This record gives sequence, C-alpha cells and structure tokens, in this order.
Amino acid sequence: MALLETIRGPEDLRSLPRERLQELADEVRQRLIDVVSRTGGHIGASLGTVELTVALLHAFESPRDKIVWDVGHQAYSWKILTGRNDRFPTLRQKGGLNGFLRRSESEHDVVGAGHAGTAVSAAYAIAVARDLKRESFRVVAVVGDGSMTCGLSYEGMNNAGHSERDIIVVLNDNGMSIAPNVGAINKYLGSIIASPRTNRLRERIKHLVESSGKVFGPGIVDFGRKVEESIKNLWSPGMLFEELGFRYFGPIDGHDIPLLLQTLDLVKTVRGPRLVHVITEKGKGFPLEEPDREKFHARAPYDPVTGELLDAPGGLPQWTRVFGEALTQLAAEDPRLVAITAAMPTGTGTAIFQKQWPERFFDVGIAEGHATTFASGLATQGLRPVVAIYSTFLARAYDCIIHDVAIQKLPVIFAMDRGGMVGDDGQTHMGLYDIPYMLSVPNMTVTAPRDGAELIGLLRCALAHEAGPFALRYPRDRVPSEPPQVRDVPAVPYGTWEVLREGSGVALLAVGVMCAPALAAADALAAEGVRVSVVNCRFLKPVDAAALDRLAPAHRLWVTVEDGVVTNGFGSSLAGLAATAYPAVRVVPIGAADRTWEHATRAQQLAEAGLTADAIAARVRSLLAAPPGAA
Ligand SMILES: Cc1ncc(C[n+]2csc(CCOP(=O)(O)OP(=O)(O)O)c2C)c(N)n1
Repeated sequence: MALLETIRGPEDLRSLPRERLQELADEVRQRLIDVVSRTGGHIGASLGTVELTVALLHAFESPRDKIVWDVGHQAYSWKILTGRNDRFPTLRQKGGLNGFLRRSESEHDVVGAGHAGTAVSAAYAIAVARDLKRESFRVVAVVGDGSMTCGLSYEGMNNAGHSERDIIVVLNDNGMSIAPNVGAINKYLGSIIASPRTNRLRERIKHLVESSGKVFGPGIVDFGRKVEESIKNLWSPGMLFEELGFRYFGPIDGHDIPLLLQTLDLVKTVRGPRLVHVITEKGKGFPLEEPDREKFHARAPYDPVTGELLDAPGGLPQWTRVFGEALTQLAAEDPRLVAITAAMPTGTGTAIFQKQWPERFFDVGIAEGHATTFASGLATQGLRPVVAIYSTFLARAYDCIIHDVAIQKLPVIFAMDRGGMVGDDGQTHMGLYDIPYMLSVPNMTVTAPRDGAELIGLLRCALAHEAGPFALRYPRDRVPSEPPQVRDVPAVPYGTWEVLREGSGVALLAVGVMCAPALAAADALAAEGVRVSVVNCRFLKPVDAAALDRLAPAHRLWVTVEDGVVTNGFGSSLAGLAATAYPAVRVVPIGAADRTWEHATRAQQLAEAGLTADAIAARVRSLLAAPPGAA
C-alpha cells in the first residue's frame, strides 16, 4: 500500500503521473477487499468502480468540480481517495464512516445519497445554481445501469437534456442492479455493447481520442467544435440519450484508466449535456472463483483470501425468508396471488417465490411507484398482488399508494421488510416512518406480526381481506422462534389484538417485535410486585376497540412500544383516540425520537432508542413514580 499511503486527498492523486494510476487502483482494490472482509458492506459495487473513481479524481478537481454519485454504495474507493482512508476500517460501524455518502462526512460528498435515482436531478440542480451564480466548475453525475430503471433518473435527464447547461452523466454499466438488471433499458444497453456497429464506432472514438492528444493546447476550442461535428455525424448507438439531449460517448472499458482519461479529456472539450457510457464488471478482483455477482453486491464479513463468508448462516431464519417461503406456499393455495418486487428479489425473499412461480413474479426494476400502480392495475383484474418493498423505499411510492390503491379500495398487499431500526445501512435506510405514513392512508389496514407464525397468519388474513389494501411490516432481523408449517397456521382474525399477559394499572401495548421486550419488561416488573398487562397490538389500524374497552377500566396508563418514530406513530394515534374515547386513560408512547438515527447494529440502535426490556421497565417505573403533574 506504499503508493496509497501517500494519497491524502485528490490533490496528491492528481499530482501522480498517469502511468502510476493503475498501480494506485490495484492498491485501492486490495484495501477494499481487506477492510470490507472485516466490516461487511457493498463490496461488489465498489470493486467495479475503482478505476473509474481514480480517473474521475484525476480528470476533475473535486471539491471545486462536483462529482455526484447515485446511491453511494459504489463509492468506497471515493472515500478512500478523498481523505478517509484512515477511517475506512470503521465503515458502517457505530461512530464510523457511513456506508453511503453524506455531506457531513466530507466536502467531497456534495450530495448525500443512499436511495437510487437521485444523482441526475441533484447534479443538474448544481449546474443550474452554478450558472445562476455565474460560477465556473464542472458537474458530473455517476449513475449505475440499475438506477437507469428509476423513473427519477429520466425526470432529471428530461429536464437537463435540452437545457444546454454543462453537465456530464457517467453511466456505470455493469449489467447488474442488485440482481441482474431488468427491463427494456437493460436490453437496450446490452444491445449497444454487443452491436458490431458499436465496435466500429468504438474504433472511431479511439481514433478521435488519439488525435485529440495532438491538438490540445491553443487549438482546443476549434478542436472542440470539430469533435462536436464529428460526434453529430457519427451514427450513435446511444440514440436514446441523444434524443434526450445528451451527447453520447462510448461505450468504453471502465477498467482501462488511460482510455477513461482520454475520453474524459475529450468530453471536457465539448459543452452541454453529455453522457459517457462506461462498461464495468461488478465485483472485479473479488477472490471467489466463480463469483455469484448478486451475492457480493453487499456481503457479510468474509475471508479476504478465498472470499468465503466467515459465519456459516445458521440458527433462526430471517423474517425475509419466512415471508418468502410463506408467500410461495400460499400461492399454491390461491392462484390469484402474484408477487412484485422493485429490484430486490433476494432482499425481500421474493426470489424464493420466483423460483417456484416464475410467471407470477414481477421484478419491475428500481421503480417503487410503478410497482405500486402496477399492483393496483392487477388488482382491478381480480388478482391478489403482494408488493414486497423495504419500508424505506416504499416511501417513494406514497402518492401511488394513496391515489392508485387506497382511495380505490383495491386489495393490494404491502409487505414492508426492514421496518424499524435497520442497523448498519444507517439513516438513509431507516424503516422508522412506515407506521406514520401508512396509518394516515385511508382504507389501509396496517399490521405488524410479533413472530413468524403471526406473519403467516396475517398474510392469510390479508389474502382473505378483499375490502382494501393491507400492509404488514417486519424488521431486518431473525424471527424470535422457529415458525410452524404454513399449512398449520390459521388466519389471524381481522382487527384483533392478543392479550399476552394479564395485570392491572399499566398496560404495555406492543407493536410487532416489541412484544418480546415488553413481556421481558413485564417479568422484571412482576419480580418487584408491579403486575402490568401486555397486549400484542398486531393491528395498528383498525385498532381492536373491544380490547381497548376491556382494558380501559382497570388500566389507567397505556404505554405503547413501537420500533418506529414516535411522531404520528401508533402511540400518538392511540393517544388521539383515547383523548375522546377514554379520557381517564393516559397514553405514553415509547419509540424512536424524532431525529436522524446513525448506523450501528440494530441492537445498539434499539438500546439507544430505549426499546429494550430494561429501558421499557425503567420507563414504567419512572412513570409510576412520577404521575402526570408531579414536579
Ligand atoms: C429507491 C431505492 N430502491 C432500492 C434501492 C436498493 N439498491 C441499492 S443499490 C441497488 C442497485 C443499483 O444498481 P446500479 O445503479 O446498477 O449500481 P451497481 O450496484 O450495479 O453498481 C439497489 C436496487 C435503493 N438504494 N434505492
């Protein structure tokens, strides 16, 4: 790592002769493999962009020039080369570097990221601001081919393309989203790469690039014009982008640093919106012999020499898997059931369904809004679509949920994985907001299972519920106990709660996986002579009014516990109800405070939010010790 150690920031990199850049890239690649083997993280995406990052930092002057990365999961080399190499081993850990990009971490992270499809819009906005302020610098958006399945990317391109403003989009095409990329745009990009005409074009671009070396200097403006003309006259494989108003360059090998630099030099001589299409290999250099490219998109800690995972997975299954298996089996019972994912077949467990029911499975790309409206259309035809999307990404589809599904009372089922504290992905991926955003949707049923059996029972209930949409949320975690066979689990009766423990005075009203710490808190309190009730509030909407009527006379304090933000959450909505229906009852919500939550393990985050048995018990003790109004 001798060379890498001398790079404290982009200036050091820019002062290196071009011939040494590949050596630097090799060291960066090794550093990525070593460090991520211990921390886990998005190794595949970041290994694919090593040379591209080196070339961008050499060709442009960050932070004066603005490089905007889409998602940010592929920007680990960026972190290493923009002054964060020393801290790189803290990646994704509490107090350490974030796994995506954030403005507070570095002046080189112009725009925070984590969700896909934002780079073109943000970069275009920066170009607009630059022009309004009469400043002069370059703006580059780096976007993956997966993110080109996001509608948002085209909204940005549509706006930027005909603006004539100076903006460069680098399309980092590895043929992969997390899974192999899908859809017409993927086919289109594939056809560009495979076409013999493209190969001829590549030769001509190479020729142009080579001749550019001879004319740089005072002749640059003339040369720029010449290039412009030539490019216009060339048959362009990137016609789609040309039609959108972008000059198209490429496709070029994104691991060939000299070619990348020559192309970027050329592109810099042209003005207006430009798109450079680079072909990269996801996971390039990863030590697995026959890499399953999807598996190392993000990878848990592994052996840096063999690439094999360190911990053989075992123990209780993840919620994701219980969901995927249940859905697959329920599809055998109900031929109307179809499953939809937005580019996350493995992450949502729907890959299991896909294997068994390929014709009833739809991966629509990174297109959460489309996934939702597509589901609504299927529901109008009598199918029972299950939309499986992470809690954090479903927020993208909020208007579609209300406009296309809920007000039309269409029976679409939303399976919201990663609900609650999300762990090391951090603030951009937190599933803390789905309870508030779903509770306020008309006609929506909102549920949270407490274990795998209840997930299956709620799915059965959802399939029987024809009157409108139905949402289930569950965390990024293992289920608390081994789930039973799907065929042995009956439907949970609609709208019902379950009393888990009888006490008096205080009722702990727990949501989903918070039942376990609530019960443990009740045990601890019972040992001190305080006997509280614990209720599994598996339906957040509608609430079980009969259960509340039964609770109210003997329980004057209701403490709600939810793995979500307290603002407008379950406790807050119950407090609103109690204020009119049960005025003698006091409702105290426990949940995540209204602030951003940093990356850490899920257990650390839950502890920080007071969502552990100890913290819940302590809260009840202090509420009992200091009734309302006490000083
Ligand atoms: C709105 C949104 N949906 C889903 C994701 C999850 N996700 C992270 S990276 C990724 C694939 C991105 O593919 P691409 O842009 O081609 O980058 P690559 O990983 O191939 O480098 C997905 C689906 C996300 N970050 N944002």
